[in-house]
Amino acid sequence: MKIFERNTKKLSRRDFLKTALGGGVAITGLAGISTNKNVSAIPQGNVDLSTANHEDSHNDHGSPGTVGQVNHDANGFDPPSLLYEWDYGEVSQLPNGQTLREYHIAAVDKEIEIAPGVFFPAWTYNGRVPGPSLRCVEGDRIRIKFINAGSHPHTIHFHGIHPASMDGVPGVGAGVINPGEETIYEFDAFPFGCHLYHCHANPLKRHIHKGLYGAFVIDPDPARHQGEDAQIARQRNHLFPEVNNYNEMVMVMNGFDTNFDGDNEVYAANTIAFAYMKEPIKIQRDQTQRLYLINITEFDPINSFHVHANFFDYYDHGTTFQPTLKTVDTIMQCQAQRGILEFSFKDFEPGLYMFHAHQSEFAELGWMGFFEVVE
Ligand SMILES: [Cu+2]
Repeated sequence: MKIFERNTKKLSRRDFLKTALGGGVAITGLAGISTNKNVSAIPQGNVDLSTANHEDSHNDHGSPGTVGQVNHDANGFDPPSLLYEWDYGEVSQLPNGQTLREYHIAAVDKEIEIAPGVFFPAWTYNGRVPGPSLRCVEGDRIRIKFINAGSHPHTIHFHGIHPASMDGVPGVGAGVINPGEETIYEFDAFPFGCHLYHCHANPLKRHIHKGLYGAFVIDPDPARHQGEDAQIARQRNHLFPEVNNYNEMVMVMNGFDTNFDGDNEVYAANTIAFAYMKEPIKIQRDQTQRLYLINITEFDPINSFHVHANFFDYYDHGTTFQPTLKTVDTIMQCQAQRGILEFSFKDFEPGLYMFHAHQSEFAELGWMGFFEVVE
């Protein structure tokens, strides 16, 4: 990687972004956020973070974030698309009336820019990290045509219920899919919830952290549930109008070991460090928010999500209709743990509300953003 051709001494991960970006771009630390003149008034109004960063780029106690722009066009994906885009598959009906959803996923090697000027030689599903957010309905037949167009053997292992032969692990069923080969994973989608998929080739930690993972959401089918549960199922199911009362987002918490020392140097929700700080996520004050949150961070035992000035209900794994945690502002997830967060800023003052990992170091290294609440 170009950065480390210049820097032969071992960098601590705390130094990484600053040192690596010391040329044309710069990053400032988080240390002074509570006293920084530009961001101390965050809840009361809009802050131009790019301006704040430029003014403070000489100052180690300035506002968090990166200076410069990631080339989202070159990446082929941008922070809003990662947040809002779903892949529902090609939909048809089987003779027995069951809905069939066919998805096409190719593993592709691709260098991606994860912070301004910081490039990572990723292994991707469909050129994105995270891969496409697959969505279906409980009981649908799922058929995933997987082509390995990458340079290493890969698989797709889905979290969910399926036959052993469809598990996407080495030595079982199709096993590892070598470069140039393809296979089909097929199963019925159960249980409803917020799940994920990832490569399960060995060494597992390397295959996962290189970028081979994505969201897999199974909506509950109201016809399979009774009473109040059926009503809630309609609010979660993308085929019913009730879901439009919610602003649905996907965040995959991830990290990147850019110098291959077994530690992450960059953290994010959806890959791009500080992406939602540079471009806060605009949300309507009166609309309920639903966040599908997944942790796939490698090398660190847990990650977390914390929102400022508000609380949320949490559905661990998304497999229940009633919250498994009520009125919390922080949750932690081990790797592959995931869940659904629901919250609202109704009657709140419009403005910027921060969210971030409450492992402060992760936040400093990119896993931090803003909701911009608008009327
Ligand atoms: Cu792999």
